[in-house]
Parts: sequence; C-alpha cells; structure tokens
Amino acid sequence: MLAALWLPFAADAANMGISPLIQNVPGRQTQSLDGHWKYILDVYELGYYNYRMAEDANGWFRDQKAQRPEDLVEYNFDTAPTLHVPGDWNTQEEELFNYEGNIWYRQKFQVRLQGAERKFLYFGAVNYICSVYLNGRKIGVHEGGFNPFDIEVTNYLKDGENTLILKVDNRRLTEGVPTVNTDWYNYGGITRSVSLIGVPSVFLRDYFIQLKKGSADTVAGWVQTDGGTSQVDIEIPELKVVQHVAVNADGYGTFEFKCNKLVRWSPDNPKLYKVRLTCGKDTVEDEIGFRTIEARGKKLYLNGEELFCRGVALHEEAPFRSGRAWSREDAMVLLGWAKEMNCNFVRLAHYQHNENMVREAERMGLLLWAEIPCYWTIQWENEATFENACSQLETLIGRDKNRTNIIIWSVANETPVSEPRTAFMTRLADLAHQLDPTRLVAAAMEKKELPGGIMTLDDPMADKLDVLSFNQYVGWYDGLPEKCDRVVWQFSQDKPVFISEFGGGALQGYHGPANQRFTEEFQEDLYRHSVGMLEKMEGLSGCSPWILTDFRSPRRVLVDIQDGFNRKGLISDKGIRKAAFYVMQEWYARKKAESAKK
Ligand code: GCB
Repeated sequence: MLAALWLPFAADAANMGISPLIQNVPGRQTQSLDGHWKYILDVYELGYYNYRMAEDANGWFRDQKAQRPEDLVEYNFDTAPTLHVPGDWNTQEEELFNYEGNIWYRQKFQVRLQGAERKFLYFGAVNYICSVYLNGRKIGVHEGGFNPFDIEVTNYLKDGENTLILKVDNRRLTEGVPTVNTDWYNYGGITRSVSLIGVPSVFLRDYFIQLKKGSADTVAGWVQTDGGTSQVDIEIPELKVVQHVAVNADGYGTFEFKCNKLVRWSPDNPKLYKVRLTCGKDTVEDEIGFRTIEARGKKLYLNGEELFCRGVALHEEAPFRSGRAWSREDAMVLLGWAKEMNCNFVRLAHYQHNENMVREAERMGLLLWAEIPCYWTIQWENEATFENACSQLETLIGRDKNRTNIIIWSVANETPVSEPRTAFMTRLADLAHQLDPTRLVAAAMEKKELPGGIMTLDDPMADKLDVLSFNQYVGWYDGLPEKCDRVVWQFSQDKPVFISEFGGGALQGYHGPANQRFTEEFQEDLYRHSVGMLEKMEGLSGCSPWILTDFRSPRRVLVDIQDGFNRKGLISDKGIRKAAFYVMQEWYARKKAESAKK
C-alpha cells in the first residue's frame, strides 16, 4: 500500500490562501506570466505599513494613479523599472546585489474567462516570504524560498486585464527554514516561473504512480481529484495498459496493476513511458519511469542490482553567469558537466531545486538526492519552524514524487546533535517515509573522530534513516590531505555508507606547490588522497563531492581568492574545469567499469 491520503497542510498565517499543490504543471494548460515585471524597491516597507506601523489599507497593492493634477500618490508602477521573472533580483541590478528586504512586483495580464474553467496562479518559487494581491485584493501569503505554491483565483479574475502584485521579502529569519546562517547566497525575488493554470471544474489534482515497494512489476499508487467525480482512467499506451480507478467521496482512489513487459528506468537506460490520466474533461499527460531502490545490509540496489552512486553535489547556481539557475538550459549545462565527470547521481543541495533540474536529470539518466533546507542551526524547539519544514518537505515530495530518478529524500544537512533536534528530524523522517514509502530517507550527518584515528558516525539519527550519509572534510577542515591515508573508518550500523560531502577549495588558474592552500594542485592532491581513503571504506555505496561548481557565498571573503565565492567547485564559476575534476572523472570511469563487470 502506498502513502495514505495526501493531506495538504492546513492553511496557517504564513501560508494563507495557498491551495493544495497541482501535480505536473508542465503537463497542464498554462499561460505564462514570465517576462518583465515592474518593480519598486521598498527598503522601509512603506508600501505595506502606514506611519503608525499598521497594515495600510491604501498600500501599494492598490496600484493607484494620480487622477487629477492635485492628487498625491507617491509611487507609480507605470514609470518604475523592470526585473525579469524568473530571476533573482541581485544579479539583475547593481544596486540590488546585496539587497535583503522588500520589493514590490507588478505584472498585468489578459485573461479570456471561459465557462466553468477553474484557474490557479502557480509560482515555481519566490524567496522568501511573498504576499500575493490580485486586482487589489490580498489572496495569499507564502513562506519558503524554494518550494512551489498555487492559489486558486477562479473567483478573483476578471475577463480582460488583471493586475497581479507581489510583495517579496527576502530578509533572513532566525526562525526560518533555512535560518539566518547558511553557506550560500540569499538570492531574492521571483526566482522561478509564474503561470496561470486552467483546468475544468472537475480535475485531477494529484497522483502518485511508481512501482510498488518491493515489486519489480507491480505499478501502484493513488489519484486525487477535485470537484467531484467517480472515476479516473490511467493509460500507458506503449504497455497497452488501461486502468479505471474508482474514487471515493473525497475524490481519492488507489490502484495496483501488474505490468509484465516493463522496461525499468536506470542511468544506462532512462526509459520513460507516456502516461495519460483522464478525469472527466481533464486529461493530463506525464512521462513516468519505473525502478526499484532498496537498502539491504550495507548495499544499495537499483532494480535489484548493486548500485554505486558516482555522484556530485550541486547548488542551484547558474553556470557561467552566477545567480539563481532556473531554466532548462541551465539544468542541461550543469547536469551535462556531471555526466562528463562520469556521474550517475547528483545531490541537489541544500534546498528544493527547480523542476527543470529534476526532469532533465531524469531524461539524462541521473539519480537524485533531493533535500529541504533544514540546515545547521534552525530552531529545533519552535513548532512554527517545524511546520514550515514539514510543509516544505510535503511540497518537495508533492511536486516530485513521480520522478523516478529521485531515490533519496534528505531531511537535513549538518545539524548539531541534541534531543530537540533529533526529535524534530525524526518527525520529518517519519513524515517522508509515510508520504512516500517507495524511496529512501537520509540526511547529511557529521562524522565523529575517536581516539586513535578512528572515524565513525555517532548520531541517533543513524537508526532512523535508511542510509549512513554524512559529510566529512578530512584533509581540508580536518588536517591535511595526508591524514586521509591514516584514518580508519568503522561503522556499527549495518547500512550503506554514503559520503554526502568531501573536498576543498581552489581558485581555478591559481598554481603552486601541492601544500599551498587554494591552488589547483592542493585540491587535486586532496582529491587523490580522498579517493584512496574512500576506496578502503567498508560498505561505501556512493559519494557526492562538494561541489560541481564554485558558488556565491557571503561567508567567503578572502580577497583575490574567494571574492565572495565558495571555491570548492570542481569547475569554476566561469565553467572551467580544475585539475581535481579529472581525478574524479578518472575514478568514476574505473568505478563504472567495475560495476559493468559485476
Ligand atoms: C559543509 C556544508 C556546505 C558548505 C561546505 C563548505 O559542510 O554542508 O553547505 O558549503 O561545508 O564549503 O564548507
């Protein structure tokens, strides 16, 4: 049996007006609202609060204009400059480079209202808190910088011209997810596409179709309709599958059927099937792959065969230009580099990446680790923080559960062990298992050094997670590269080991002796020692070195070396491969050949 009924999180103050997520937006009828949006910088939030700091009924969401010469209106969207959506604001305007605060956006669009059609505004991601106003009315508030959301606007749209205004606030919050302290750039704005989805009054809101846990040929899942209907039809034409799924009064129905001739998805053969789902007048098409993933003892198995994850970690940092990546082209370049390095796996760090990344990886045959930004020191004892983390996990799994290349949901990164933290993370891990029993659940934990050069994992979360995944920087933050040759790794748990980060920094083009930090030679040497150490690690089932490309981070201030970039990339921010890239490429070529022989 797959996950129980998909229960959307109750709308709370932070997520007011948000509708349950609609599955497979790329497969729907949409009107794109991307393009140039007018914007007004609001450093003092005076478009929102009046001078007594109360919410102003005449806020900028009203989009007012002076009608007569004597009228006083001290803002004007018509004469304001524009920002491109999707896109972070920091890299579009010099004055916005370091801006953390509020910006108001406006976009006008035309709509032809047709019969009983229902409409939803869909936002791929807006960082971090976003208030949405349509035609002068507040219709939603969303918190979370990397997860998609939609708002039903059927009753708020006008036939003809409509005005959409967003107030976007990217200030970091101590109680936020992530919190104020991260090692990546806080790019603000409407960072992913915006669209208007049109569906019939009765429609298929959501579905989950994957192989049943433990089965190589039984497809199972559920459907969730909206608006009242009794049946959903599922067709997989290539397999001659036609299934009729009965739904209950809540619009929910489960199914299970055998598919004997199924060709399973794998990195070597990323086979996807066209799947057509019909619910009354609503038809949605998706491309879906089927595979199994298991952790048994110290090994991972993909489709029943032993799997070694030849991975790399990736930030959603645009290739060549820096800034937030969002497009299909960005995804193809980044993932293409991972393929060139002989990867079959990518860790999407440290937050939910855009859907292009996930879908392109699936087409290219790259397995994925997908993660939410429970990073370092979020507030473990704050229930609102927990709910925020839950709703982010829910929308991550909600959006991507049919992407078969995702094999691991990660609930956190490098969080300090304490009781409240373990309670918080256990609840998250349980939620992930409950929502999706078909995949593995992990987190990037931290190693522990015992006397005598013994390295181990001593974290109560290791018992709750399916993989012993942890970050380790022996040779960079912990000693020098030669230390890799001396340490001995020991694990008491009978689970697959996964090194979710290792590595060190180098400025591309900076050369010198191998003991000179930040030279390509140092990084190359560190990678050689690290690979030697990994080769000896018992139960190692994969790794994702930190990181594919250099990325912006305010923590990295060393002039002439870092200049605002974390330099641990195997490829520079300009797209040039560093010497260490070839160490990994060569090692992975060997691992690939070994796997092929098995
Ligand atoms: C880590 C973090 C990652 C940092 C990296 C570093 O352990 O998980 O977010 O960027 O180290 O470069 O220090």
